[in-house]
Amino acid sequence: MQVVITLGQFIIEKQNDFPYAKGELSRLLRDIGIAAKIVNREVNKAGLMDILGDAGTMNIQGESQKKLDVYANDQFISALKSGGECCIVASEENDEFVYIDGEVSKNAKYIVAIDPLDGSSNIDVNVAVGTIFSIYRRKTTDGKATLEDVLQNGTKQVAAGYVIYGSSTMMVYTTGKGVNGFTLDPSIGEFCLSHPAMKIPKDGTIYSINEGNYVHFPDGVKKYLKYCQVEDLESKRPYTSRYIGSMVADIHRNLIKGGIFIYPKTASAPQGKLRLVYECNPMAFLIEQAGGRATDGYERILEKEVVSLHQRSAIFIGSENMVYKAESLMHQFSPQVEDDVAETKLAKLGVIGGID
Ligand code: AHM
Ligand code: MG
Repeated sequence: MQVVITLGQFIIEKQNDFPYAKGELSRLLRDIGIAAKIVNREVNKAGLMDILGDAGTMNIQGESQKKLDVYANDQFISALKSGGECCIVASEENDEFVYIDGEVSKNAKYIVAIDPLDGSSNIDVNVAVGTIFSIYRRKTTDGKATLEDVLQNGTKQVAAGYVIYGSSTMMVYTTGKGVNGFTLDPSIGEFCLSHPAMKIPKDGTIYSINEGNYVHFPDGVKKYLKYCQVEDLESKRPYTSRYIGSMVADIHRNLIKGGIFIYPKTASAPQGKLRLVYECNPMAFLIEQAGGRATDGYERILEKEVVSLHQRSAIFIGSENMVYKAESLMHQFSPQVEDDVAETKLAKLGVIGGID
């Protein structure tokens, strides 16, 4: 009989690998897994229920929220509150971070950053969406945790991962010792280890980018796209273009098959569209742990200074050699201009947010 390892068993088995092995991080991951199952149930019902449509509120980026975004946000925050291992939840859906206080969390040492339902414009067309999470240890030692505890560079993450609500539901995560993937078996309601020790191929043949924005791309990106489209048998070009518009789904596919995902700066999103804290850092940690690479075209994502909660960043992420190639064309055709460097310096000084 085939032995099935559930997410819960796996987390406990690996507990001693964690830097601070007291069981808290294990419980936190388990809480995220439970909330994900509840959100999965609702995502699967989305076509059946009157849960679609705008909830009528706007998030900080001025985008309308779908009802399921709000539901997923509430669900994850409530699971993390009752779990007692986390003192702050920063969510892409909330303008400010949420303190978790009360008796159960008074000694909590972890900070969770979460994008509860990424790619939510895809819900009402039955296309894969996801949850992205990132876990840090708080830096301050006494009193209430502060913004300083949240604004940590990506290198400080102790765990990160995503849940993909797709043709099957999977949770994929890392605690800094490789990447493992678990598929939800609906008949037993458990995530089961299905993709142990995931590795992204060093080279790939898929590129994922919203090519509709081509006219607004930096020259380096335009050159890279042309490179992808030119015929060259040895490097298996032309490559294949695949873009779902759901970061989790696009990166999950590229992780398994090999590929690059790019969301560059554009004229309408001069800082990039995706959020450093909720989307870029967790995905960069995970992809690096799988043997891939993630940069903003010039700098490693994980080393970027985090100056504000909703900061945005360009991202080039995926198979190592593909990202190296795109970066080299960025350096050659879109060298970082003085304005960018000055802007980064001002952002670091807190003079400008480097966001929206
Ligand atoms: P969201 O957090 O509002 O859902 O936006 C993030 C999503 C990503 O999942 C996806 O990669 C990107 O936005 C798609 O953007 P675009 O429609 O501009 O291509
Ligand atoms: Mg998002």
